[in-house]
Amino acid sequence: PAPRTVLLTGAAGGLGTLMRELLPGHGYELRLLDLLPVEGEPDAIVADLADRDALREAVRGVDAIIHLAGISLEASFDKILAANIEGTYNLYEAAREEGVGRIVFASSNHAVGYTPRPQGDDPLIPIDTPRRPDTFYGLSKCFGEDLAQLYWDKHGIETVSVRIGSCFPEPTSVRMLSVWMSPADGARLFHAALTAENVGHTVVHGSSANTRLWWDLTSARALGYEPQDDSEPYAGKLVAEQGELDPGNPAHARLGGHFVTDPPIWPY
Ligand code: NAI
Ligand code: 15L
Repeated sequence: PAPRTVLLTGAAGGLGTLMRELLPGHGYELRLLDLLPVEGEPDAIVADLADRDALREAVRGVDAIIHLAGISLEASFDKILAANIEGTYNLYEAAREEGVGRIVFASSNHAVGYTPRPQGDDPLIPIDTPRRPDTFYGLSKCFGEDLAQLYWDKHGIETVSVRIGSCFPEPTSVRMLSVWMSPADGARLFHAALTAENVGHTVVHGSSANTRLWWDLTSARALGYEPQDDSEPYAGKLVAEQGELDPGNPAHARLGGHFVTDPPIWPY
């Protein structure tokens, strides 16, 4: 049967807030978890991904998990290690112990951020492009994807790892015109990832059907995802304000954008 009760981790965050609004429309009952209280949701579980007992209780009885919680930008290695690496491990262990069979993992374009972005007639970036994390943050998403593969191969827990581009109400940069995932398409993709059969561990790109798309959506569409949106209506205004991307600018040359060129965050 299709999953109905879903634990949404990271429910207080930007994407979590959008998905709290949209996923019930696809028929889900959400259980919410975050390190921070979730505004207007007194029943939300307030817990750190470091708290294994709390995670075990949180996943008990749900049909599936959408795992958004964690640090969503570059940070020191220690912080990434605790929240994204150990935290994701703790969540998968809780799922294994409680018999939850399906997880949707919020991976990121930054797992492959050093990949040159297509220019001119270049082909779209394929889903099996080699890992090229652009930050410790991106590296933690590579870990999450590999953890998902391990838990499928060893324990039979299925995951769809969604390499999300940029999921915000509107694109706010010229780069985002290429990687934008509208919130409505995000909900469609998560719904497909929760309901498609026999996914094992599947990695997909997460974006709308943008005119300026940089990557291939075939594996996402194979789950039944049919994107409805395109960032192009926002292009005129953004290009007028910011200009077209400059291939000579290193922050414009690769998928990860400024994550590639931002100074590293020290100390380790
Ligand atoms: P966000 O930073 O707004 O939300 C993350 C949430 O996780 C926050 O509410 C935070 O309190 C919670 N959190 C952080 N550490 C935690 C811990 N140790 N225990 C429990 N909760 C913790 O980020 P956003 O934009 O909502 O992203 C959600 C997920 O999607 C993240 O995993 C991010 O890496 C991923 N993602 C998001 C993209 C986007 O365009 N919004 C793009 C690519 C990936
Ligand atoms: C991400 O992984 C971040 O979580 C999000 O805040 C955006 O920066 C996004 O990537 C992006 O690349 O635009």
